[in-house]
Amino acid sequence: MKKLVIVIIGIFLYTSVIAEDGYRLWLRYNTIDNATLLQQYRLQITSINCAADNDILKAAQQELQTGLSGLLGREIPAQKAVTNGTILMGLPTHLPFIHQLVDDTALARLGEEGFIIRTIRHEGKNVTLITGNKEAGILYGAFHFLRLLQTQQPITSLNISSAPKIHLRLLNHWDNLNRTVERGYAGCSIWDWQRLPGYIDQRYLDYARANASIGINGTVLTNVNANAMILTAPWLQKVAALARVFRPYNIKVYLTARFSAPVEIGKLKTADPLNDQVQKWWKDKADEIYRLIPDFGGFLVKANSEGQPGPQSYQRTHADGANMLADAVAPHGGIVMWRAFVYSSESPEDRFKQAYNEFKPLDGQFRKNVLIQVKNGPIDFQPREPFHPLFGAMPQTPLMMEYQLTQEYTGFATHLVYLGPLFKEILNADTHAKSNNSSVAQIVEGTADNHTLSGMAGVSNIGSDINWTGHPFGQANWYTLGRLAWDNTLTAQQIANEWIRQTFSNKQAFVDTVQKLMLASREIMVNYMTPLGLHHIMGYGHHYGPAPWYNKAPRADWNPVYFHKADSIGIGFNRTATGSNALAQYQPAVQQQFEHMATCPEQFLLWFHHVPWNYKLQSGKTLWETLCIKYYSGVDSVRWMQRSWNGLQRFIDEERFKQVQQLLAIQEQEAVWWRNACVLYFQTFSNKPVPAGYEQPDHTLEYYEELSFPYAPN
Ligand code: BDP
Repeated sequence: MKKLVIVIIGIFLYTSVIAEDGYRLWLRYNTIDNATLLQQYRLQITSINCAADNDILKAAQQELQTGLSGLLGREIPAQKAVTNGTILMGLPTHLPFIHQLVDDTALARLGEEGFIIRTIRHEGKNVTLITGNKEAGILYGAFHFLRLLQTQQPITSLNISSAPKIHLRLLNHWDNLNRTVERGYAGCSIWDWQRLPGYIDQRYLDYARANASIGINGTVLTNVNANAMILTAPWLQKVAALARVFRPYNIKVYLTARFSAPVEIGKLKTADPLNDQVQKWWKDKADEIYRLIPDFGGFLVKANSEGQPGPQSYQRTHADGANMLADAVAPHGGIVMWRAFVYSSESPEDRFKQAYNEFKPLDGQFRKNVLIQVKNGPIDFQPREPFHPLFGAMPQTPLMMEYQLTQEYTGFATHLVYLGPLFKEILNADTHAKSNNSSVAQIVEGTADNHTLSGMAGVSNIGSDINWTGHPFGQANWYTLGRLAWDNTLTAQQIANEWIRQTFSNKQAFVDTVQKLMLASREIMVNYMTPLGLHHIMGYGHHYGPAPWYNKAPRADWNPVYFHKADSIGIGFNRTATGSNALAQYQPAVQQQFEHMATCPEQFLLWFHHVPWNYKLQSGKTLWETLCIKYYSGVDSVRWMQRSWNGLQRFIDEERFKQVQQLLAIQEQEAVWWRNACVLYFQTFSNKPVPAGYEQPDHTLEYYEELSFPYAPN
């Protein structure tokens, strides 16, 4: 009895000291709550043997020790001896017997970052081997092994071989040097520039651990709207300090390069990429950076876009600009990621078409160490976009995928929106650029066109909030980026499932409900914000909430009215041959899917067609009726999400339960706001009533139009 009381007090103390504030992300390592399984694991895992003769291996060993000790509720020692239950980690050079066990081609397939996890008999003992060609592989293997335990998988006879499908798996921070974050909704930048390089915040280490655990191997520290100061000597020291923290986790740092830096900080008169002095300035700058950071990754560049300087200011092309920077970093093994997010204020051309028009003709003109970084869709990270027409259109150039994790257009850090289905929808799309092997995934992996360089980036949703991402479920989007960049054949469901188990609970009823909610959440958000292919109808500047009426932006293609084109006849952007003909940028087979109003999938309808209000969709309902149904069902579904969440209280901690509950309540209010504002506004064109039986908007259109949010984050 006494013992029982002590145990109960112990459990109470344990659970009350570890505040579930979300800081630990998916690396919580709480003791396995399934007694039978815990018992089995404890027999199968007794010690770690790692030839930790370098920093990456030391990190792998350390992480495994921390993780296993937590999960198994007892210290798992690192030792030299091999006993039953040893986790044996090492390269084939450390453990030559691996060459007998695994043939050379299988090892070669792992590349530099892949790993093997195998249950084997070694020196007469049952051990689990974690190996790879390079230390990084072992690090990723260690995290994978921990994931198996965290998600309560069997580990009795493992035979896993895994290598990343994509080379560069990066976060892009839109962080400014004053610690504001452009489009950031989770506090300030985690980079405490003021106190760097002297002060190393524990967060940097935990950031690296979290990224390594999902295979992210690079981070662009600074905003694409770049500040040249980051390239000056004192700031590079700060960057070097971060690079030192990240290096043992196989993470490289990258910086954004402001194209006009030679003028702004180099005292040159020009930044013309063909000018000798400019070229020399960048070469010298690259040399300086690599002296401090020998494994510096390279540059990410936004040029001649939304007011950023670039080569076109000197009548040069994007290729001239990218190649100049590429030549500067090439001797050091660096790369340049040149963004395709360009559209000109002078051009009257449909904004959808502009990136393709500028970049396609440059295919074949870029240096070998240049990747073109393309947003998933042609406009700008909208709730739903068709895939960007550049995918499949530049076979001679590696194209990187750019997704947005920060929820600029998908409800900020307030709405529960799992972006896995959005990411997968794009990756699965077939560009038809070839008769086979031409899905967006295959283009991005480089397998379609035999590129050795490949990349996938996510615009970070990380900030100084205690739980990193503001919304506890924002963590899932960060997690998903890493997992998908490693293996894009994983489904959104598989990734959600493993994230839920690690982040919250393995209890089946909880996992099932939350998984359902997450998988539905993206479509629900589309329904209450931009159904049927509407896009870019949010508030001006800060992008908060709906403003389909807005038409006062300094350029046409920043105005919602430019995108929805509602009038007395109908709504939507005609991008067929009778309109802007953006469709012609796709292969014929893709054009066919979209070109006829009658056969265009409903979710893309208003992306490509101006559809009459009375037009009957495949369902037999008119466009107006369908629009209303979608907006109303979006709100109803948020209420369903609330109800589902409310039923889960008993499974998880109070802190996160309440946090999500409150955020869902705001999400419901904002969904109603989107619905009412949009339906009332579009009604002024359709002249049709909201179908009978629906709750009627409780405010007037004028009320919504007059709302203003001067301090909304942007
Ligand atoms: C838009 C953002 C803007 C970014 C831009 C970009 O509103 O803040 O600078 O994208 O990607 O979505 O360059």
